[in-house]
Amino acid sequence: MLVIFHSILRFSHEGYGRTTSLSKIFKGKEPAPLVPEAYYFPPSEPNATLAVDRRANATFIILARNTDINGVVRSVRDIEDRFNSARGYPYVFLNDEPFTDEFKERVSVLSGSLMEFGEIPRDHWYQPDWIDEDKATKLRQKMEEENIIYGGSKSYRNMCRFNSGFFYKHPLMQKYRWYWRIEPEVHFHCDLHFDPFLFMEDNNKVYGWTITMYEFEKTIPSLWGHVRDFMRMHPEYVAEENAMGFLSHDGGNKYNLCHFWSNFEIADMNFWRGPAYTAFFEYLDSRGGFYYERWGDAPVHSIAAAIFANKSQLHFFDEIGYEHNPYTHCPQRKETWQRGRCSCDMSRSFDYDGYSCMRQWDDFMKS
Ligand SMILES: Nc1nc2c(ncn2[C@@H]2O[C@H](COP(=O)(O)OP(=O)(O)OP(=O)(O)O)[C@@H](O)[C@H]2O)c(=O)[nH]1
Ligand SMILES: *[C@@H]1O[C@H](CO)[C@@H](O)[C@H](O)[C@H]1NC(C)=O
Ligand SMILES: *[C@@H]1O[C@H](CO)[C@@H](O)[C@H](O)[C@H]1NC(C)=O
Ligand SMILES: *[C@@H]1O[C@H](CO)[C@@H](O)[C@H](O)[C@H]1NC(C)=O
Ligand SMILES: [Mg+2]
Repeated sequence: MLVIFHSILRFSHEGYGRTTSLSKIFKGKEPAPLVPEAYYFPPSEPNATLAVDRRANATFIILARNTDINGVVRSVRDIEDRFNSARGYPYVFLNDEPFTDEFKERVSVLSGSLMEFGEIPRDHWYQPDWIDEDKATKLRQKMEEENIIYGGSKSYRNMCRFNSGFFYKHPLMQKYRWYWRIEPEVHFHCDLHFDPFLFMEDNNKVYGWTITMYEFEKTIPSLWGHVRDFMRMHPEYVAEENAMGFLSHDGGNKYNLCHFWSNFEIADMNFWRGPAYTAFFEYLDSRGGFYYERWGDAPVHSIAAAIFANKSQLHFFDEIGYEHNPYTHCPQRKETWQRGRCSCDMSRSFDYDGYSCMRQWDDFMKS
């Protein structure tokens, strides 16, 4: 699987094969800030933790097909063992079809937490009627011929648009503010003895991530132009201390393709539900690029978080060892890795791989 994916990337992204061989040459950077001791549990002394007896208004969210069951079981088992059996956060599972009884039964047995299973409303999932299907078909065929990953897939586009602008509108999600997105077949490599939701809430964070990388330019040829148009139309939404410097090296003229890998996200849904992102998503959606191109939810979320939030509201979680084939983030400090009893190999962390955007992040945060 990894080999196949790696070779798909190799063929679909000319820079990929060339840049990965440059990995490890950027060692020795200052590691990112850690979550303060006060958020760890159990407390090292009475009242030492801010997390005891407090829970955030938060849920896990897992979008999956019935056929993803085995991967979903593995992901839930991992997060329960490494974090949630001690915290008890609920889960919301969403699907564009009804979940089978077998799916629900096999998942429910894994945790004592509340688990809810929802179906996605049709108009949150399928291609809208105003998309010109003949044009979309031709463009999909063209992307497929160019070997662009998922370039020919309609369902992948539904998924990207849903994750961009709809998951936080689902009725089962309304009662929550914070979410942690989990995909089938991911791995959590370290014990997490702190509560990332409470840390984010107390510190005014909006978006938490573990891996950042370049997007395939051919999936988003017109996206940046629309982002710039939107910013010109709505300067009132652009945060004063935004992170444009992470997305662009020339003040916003050209997009450097850096984005957060959104298969992992811990974020504040009130940010997506707010006026800036609502207007932004509606504007982008009206341009048709989720279907005529193949815009991913990763660049859409990342660009929005970097523009409409202040840079201090974006948080890199070095402590969270995380793997989604073919990449892994492993904590970069020995003490963190030992404390988390991590099962990942520190020397294989993606952070300073040539295809990673961590260097841009470090440089930007230092500036
Ligand atoms: N219900 C449903 N879920 C989907 C569909 N397509 C993708 N998903 C889910 O959407 C998420 C992202 O899809 P993936 O196929 O993992 O896409 P990806 O992470 O870009 O690519 P991979 O490298 O193949 O993992 C996963 O949680 C999938 O289970 C679909 O058609 N229906
Ligand atoms: C811990 O904090 C609570 C609430 O502030 C207080 O009532 C209690 O006495 C404290 N316990 C200790 C051991 O300091
Ligand atoms: C949790 O957050 C949602 C969305 O902001 C809100 O509607 C709900 O009332 C909150 N619940 C609690 C218990 O604070
Ligand atoms: C960003 O920071 C500025 C001041 O530093 C503040 O006025 C503004 O409200 C912040 N924006 C957001 C989105 O929190
Ligand atoms: Mg995936």
